[in-house]
Amino acid sequence: MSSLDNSKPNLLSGMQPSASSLHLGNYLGALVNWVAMQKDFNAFYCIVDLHAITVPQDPFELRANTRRTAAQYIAAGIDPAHSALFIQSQVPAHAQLAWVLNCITGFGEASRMTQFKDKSQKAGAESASVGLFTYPILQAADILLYQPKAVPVGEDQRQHLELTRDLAERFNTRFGETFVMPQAHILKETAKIYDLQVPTAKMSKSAADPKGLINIMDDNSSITKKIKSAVTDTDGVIKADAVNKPGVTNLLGIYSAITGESVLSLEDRFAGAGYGVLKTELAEVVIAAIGPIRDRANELMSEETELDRLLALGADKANAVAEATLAKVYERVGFIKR
Ligand code: ATP
Ligand code: LTN
Repeated sequence: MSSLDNSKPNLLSGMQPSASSLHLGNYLGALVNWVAMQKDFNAFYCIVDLHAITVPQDPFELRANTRRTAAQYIAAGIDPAHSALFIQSQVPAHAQLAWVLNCITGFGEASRMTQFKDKSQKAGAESASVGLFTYPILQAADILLYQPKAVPVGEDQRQHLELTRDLAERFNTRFGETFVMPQAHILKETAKIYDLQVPTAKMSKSAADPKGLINIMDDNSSITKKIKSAVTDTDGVIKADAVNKPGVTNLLGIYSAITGESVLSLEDRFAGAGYGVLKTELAEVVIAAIGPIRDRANELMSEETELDRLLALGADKANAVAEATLAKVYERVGFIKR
């Protein structure tokens, strides 16, 4: 039961359900773009819960965060009737294809993945799981099952996309044309949002100080409080200058990303005003943009049966496509069909 429109190319992307809320960086850097791309692609958006257990997880939290992530995506405009929004563990072909790809990946090749090096160092190299080591190969399976032309990701995922292309090519050469070569779709102009307290670091779930990040699920008064206490500088001039004025530059960048008004025009409009004025107006702009998403996400979370139904619909669409690819792969590698 697939509602694929064959005149459009496929697209796949994924996100980990690793926090109870997405932040403004996830929203402006990824989600806005994913919503826009639904129009031109058959979009598959996967909540990668199998990836989320590569580091220790609390089962209760994982279940809650998976639903919360889905609710925020739908609330922001991912249309589950149009695109396939699904939970990775509900499509068994991901784990099945990952095994086959594990067997054509070199140990040295996998060892070169920088995300593993970073994350395993954090965990302490000896206690990092083998799952964390093979994380990029599962990601390659996520992608290749859907024969996507485009994979919209952040710059940090470029190396994983290259591995995916290498594995696709290797499989195709060894067993015959099976996979479409996926292209990373990395938007240069994708808003890079910085931490409000440390405006030289990217806004991140793993920030040391929660005051530095604005979460989609934050209430209005904490959004206002966080923006008001954002770090700026002492010269009092509202002007973008990433080197000397990273705090003010970030506030202007957020404003511009949300409203579409250019930074230049903002500089003009706020000329002579104090940082307090900019912050007050920015808080209003942010609340107007994400407040309704938060409220809708909360509603969706209170309708758990309906949310699970929408995700099951997505899993049906995804399964139909993924199973067809997996069947081809199984046949090519020499497995007997029962
Ligand atoms: P962490 O905060 O733990 O580093 P993350 O917030 O980067 O994780 P991911 O799940 O790795 O979250 O990323 C989800 C998407 O959000 C990716 O496409 C990523 O490029 C984008 N993204 C994350 N942070 C930012 C940011 N500060 N600015 C712009 N885009 C971002
Ligand atoms: N590793 C990615 C999440 C991810 C993904 C994918 C992205 C898992 N599978 C498939 C694109 C396509 C991340 O950390 N953002």
